[in-house]
Amino acid sequence: SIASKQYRTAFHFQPPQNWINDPNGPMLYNGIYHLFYQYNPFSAKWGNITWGHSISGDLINWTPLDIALRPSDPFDLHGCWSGSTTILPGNKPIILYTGINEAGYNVQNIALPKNISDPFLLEWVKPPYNPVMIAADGFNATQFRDPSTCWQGKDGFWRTTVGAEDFEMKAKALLYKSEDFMRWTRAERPLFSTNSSSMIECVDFFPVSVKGKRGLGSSSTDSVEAKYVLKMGVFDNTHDYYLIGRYMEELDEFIPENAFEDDHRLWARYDYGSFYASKTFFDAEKKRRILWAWSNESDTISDDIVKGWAGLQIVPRTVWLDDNGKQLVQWPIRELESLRLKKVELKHIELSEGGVVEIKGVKASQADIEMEFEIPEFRKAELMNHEWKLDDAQMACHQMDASIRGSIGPFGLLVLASHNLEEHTAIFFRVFRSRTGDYIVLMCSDQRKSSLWPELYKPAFGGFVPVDMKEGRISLRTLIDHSVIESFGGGGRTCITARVYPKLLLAGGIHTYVFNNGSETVKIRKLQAWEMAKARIN
Ligand code: DQQ
Repeated sequence: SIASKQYRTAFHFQPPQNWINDPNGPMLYNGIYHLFYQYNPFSAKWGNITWGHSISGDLINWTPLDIALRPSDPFDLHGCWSGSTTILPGNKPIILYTGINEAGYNVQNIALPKNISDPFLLEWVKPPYNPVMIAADGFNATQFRDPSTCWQGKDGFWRTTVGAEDFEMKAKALLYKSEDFMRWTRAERPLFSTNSSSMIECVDFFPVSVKGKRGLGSSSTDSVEAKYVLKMGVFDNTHDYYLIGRYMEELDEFIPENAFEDDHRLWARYDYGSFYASKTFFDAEKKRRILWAWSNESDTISDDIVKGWAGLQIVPRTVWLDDNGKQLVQWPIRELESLRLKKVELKHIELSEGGVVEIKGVKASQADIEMEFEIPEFRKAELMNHEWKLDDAQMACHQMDASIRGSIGPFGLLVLASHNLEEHTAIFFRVFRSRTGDYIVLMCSDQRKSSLWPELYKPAFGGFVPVDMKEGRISLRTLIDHSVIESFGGGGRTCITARVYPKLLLAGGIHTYVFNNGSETVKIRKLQAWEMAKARIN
């Protein structure tokens, strides 16, 4: 049945059972990585929200600890919702989280380690001066949450941003300041306002270096030229969007770079699939910024109850600013490669129209595949006959599935596929040419044939991949882990996470294929596929 253990993951973070959602307060503290997460200790559906807690030495293998925060006081009686950690001078970690108070309102609270010399930071105490922020006049007290990691300005004041909704149902990333981390005052002007969503959740705000992949801490970036990323979870459609811009610290203002219309449909997304409530942290040891995110189930709540679990975290990704300065690039953390077992390689294989090659010899439900395609005749790309907006990729993927022949593509992978393709998830590219001579690469992850189980959410996801077609090459990396598939197009410029429950997986006999359904030949320059070991997770 759908309750089969075979849908549990091998290298994606999950608690042993029950419901999880947002990653909370990820940090590296004294050489140990901490991950907290929204957790229902009693059931596989959302509710009774606490902060689950696990620790790791490598971000891949995890040890579960006791629940770190649970409802206990008037200021969090109805739930300990999302929040962040900040490491204060003197190496003191502190949690800032949203409590649902006795009246059902959102308030912001603080929690401190009970014993700072406990290497695992097992117990947290909530000081009696909580809450430290309540919704201001003019704001909806039930839509005010998810304080970000704090940063310190040159004036010594700490700052955090909190998502809020005003009485006109417009979202704001509010800015709060404090000198002592106890008394917080709201800056009159928000860090950012938008008409494009009612509420914004899990706002993340951080600097990225203009050159190279090196990550930056949240406070002061004077020594490096930096831009800033403002990430917002758009409540109206539960997608995470981000803007890149400049942060004027003296004015406490974030100015998005491209003069965007105030329309989230034109904003970039970390991931065009099942991915929400993401949060980054700075790994000061390895000098990188790491992204976590929740990947929701795509089955029904009643299935989840039968399964006894719901939700998982993506494999953490390193995030940096693309050379073009206009978007982020994401790549699974290096440590994931420690799980790579036996490898299968393909080289210089031509795939003409209708060509299919099986990748044999690695466990098809637990694999990491990296490949590079060469497209000798990319100039023969189909002419795009309409103007696509960033947001139209999903619709384009819906219209053109992997069997609809084009010129350059569709080509890519069929994963978690039964041998007659009755079930499969297709991850593929299709290249178009605009009237002005630009190339547009569409990347799709199509789940519509992923399972024979009824009542699943089986969309086709899509994003455009900003690659320079003049080299005639495009890369794809796909992580397959039982019920989750993460794909990285164009070296991590476009990412799509999918949740699938192939019914025939339970009977065995699952395959992986590379295919081309375009009229022009594409070449597999190189393909490496690894079977993955099972990580020790909780
Ligand atoms: N999940 C939390 C909220 C947050 C939402 C509650 C986003 O704090 O806004 O579980 O998924």
